[in-house]
Amino acid sequence: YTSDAYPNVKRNPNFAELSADDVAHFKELLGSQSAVIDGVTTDATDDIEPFNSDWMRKYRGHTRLVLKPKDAQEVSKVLKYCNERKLAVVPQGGNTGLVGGSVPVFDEIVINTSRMNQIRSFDAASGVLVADAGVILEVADQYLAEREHLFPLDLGAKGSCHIGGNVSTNAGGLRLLRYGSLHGSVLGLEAVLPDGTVVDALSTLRKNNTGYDLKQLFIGSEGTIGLVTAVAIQCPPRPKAVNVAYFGLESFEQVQQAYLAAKGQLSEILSAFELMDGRSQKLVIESTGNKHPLEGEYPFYCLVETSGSNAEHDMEKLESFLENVMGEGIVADGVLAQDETQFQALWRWREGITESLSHLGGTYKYDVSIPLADLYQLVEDCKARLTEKGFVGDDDSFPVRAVVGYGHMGDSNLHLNVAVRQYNKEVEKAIEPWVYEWIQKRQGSISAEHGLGVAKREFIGYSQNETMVKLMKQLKNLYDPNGIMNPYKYI
Ligand code: FAD
Ligand code: 2HG
Ligand code: ZN
Repeated sequence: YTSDAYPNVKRNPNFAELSADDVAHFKELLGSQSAVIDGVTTDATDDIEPFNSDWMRKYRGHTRLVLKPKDAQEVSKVLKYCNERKLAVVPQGGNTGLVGGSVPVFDEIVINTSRMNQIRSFDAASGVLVADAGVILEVADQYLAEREHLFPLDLGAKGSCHIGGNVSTNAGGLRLLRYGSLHGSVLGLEAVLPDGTVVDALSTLRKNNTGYDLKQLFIGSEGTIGLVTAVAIQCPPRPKAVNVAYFGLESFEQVQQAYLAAKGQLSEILSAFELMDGRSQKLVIESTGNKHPLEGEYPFYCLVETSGSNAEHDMEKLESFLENVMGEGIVADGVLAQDETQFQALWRWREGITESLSHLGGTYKYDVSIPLADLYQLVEDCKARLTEKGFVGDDDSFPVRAVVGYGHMGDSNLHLNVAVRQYNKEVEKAIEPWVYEWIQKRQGSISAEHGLGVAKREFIGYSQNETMVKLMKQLKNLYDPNGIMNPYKYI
């Protein structure tokens, strides 16, 4: 059978169907409180629906079993059994992924990491944290805050996403500009392969050139070759002084000038440079009712954050940066946070966009890397195309409610979001594959940080050549010969 959400995808008949005996086996293995069951045996437990549908409510699977192992040994037993029985599985962390990768397509068993939630160790001298995959990002960061350190990744979903999920998607987030990618900060990890092998690559060393760096394969592979059970990560000292400025600009040309000025003038204390267009900020006003921090309206807004060790010195630098860019007519108006409350409030104008969009209905999301000069042109071109096709207009009869652009300017990473009243195949066909062709022409990436999951499974060829895709398939077959790990997704 095919799944309603994925009309072109057929269930792989080589996979077994879950039986009452399988469920009894798993309950015996993990204890009954570690399983959410629906419809396989008579003892339906908790609500299984949240594990079947994704954050955007766009993708929905039909699992009847969710397992919550508590450590790598339990994961190993579960996967070994699934591999022998050819039962397909989906690793799942906080289920905040935005490409439909964390939910089943058909009846795959969900292996959820929420019970693997212990911090194993922290060494203040090296700054290395070792923690289970199911630790929530914000919990890890709080733990580090108490020890004057910082998790080198921050993103809007921090209250729900798991660090194992972050590593598996190679999440980028709001401060990649400063702290780099997880490919650099993850020093080691522990993972379980489908045949039950526990890969102990939990090195805490900063330097380790002893052959292939195999842990890198798990970073960003979206649960397709194994399940990550623990992570060792390099954490920087928590900056003593953090400041933020929020400003309005009249053109994208000026946004680029402001970015160059911020890099030049704020240099080592610059920790984020984020872009929001006017439409995205209007959506935040509409959904939160909050008063906008600037009086006038601008087509573009930027948020600049500095992190350093001397509040006075940093504030002085940030003030003089703002004076300069305003004096030169690059920035039209701006504010600086004066206290922690204002700091949080200004960040919410950026972090709250995804949430605000989610109230409008459905959202088509394109998370792209393109050279900086062209970054915003994609939003303009997309809007023009959808308008020309008659999808954008002022009243409720038009399917598109908003075309917005925002993102991590400092990483050349744009989020183009097209909000629709409800998911609409005609609108989707007008955007795809046009958007991917647009990106390919500029040698960009069709997924800068969210991954491919099921949403972009057809489109990998726009960013990877045939040789690369072939090598990926060979690796997949080596690690997962029965193909039970997160099937129907990008590989
Ligand atoms: P899930 O959604 O549960 O899973 C994501 C993928 O990883 C799936 O393919 C799943 O199978 C796999 N997976 C999960 N855990 C494991 C594991 N232990 N082992 C192997 N595979 C696993 N992303 C960014 O990059 N930058 C952002 O700024 C950002 N902001 C966001 C803001 C909001 C409001 C939301 C809702 C999402 C945002 N995201 C962002 C996307 C998402 O939060 C991240 O991709 C996050 O890293 C996913 O973590 P998770 O635990 O929720 O993983
Ligand atoms: C962000 O940067 C996230 O806010 C989410 O990556 C982007 O919702 C999106 O498209
Ligand atoms: Zn992002």
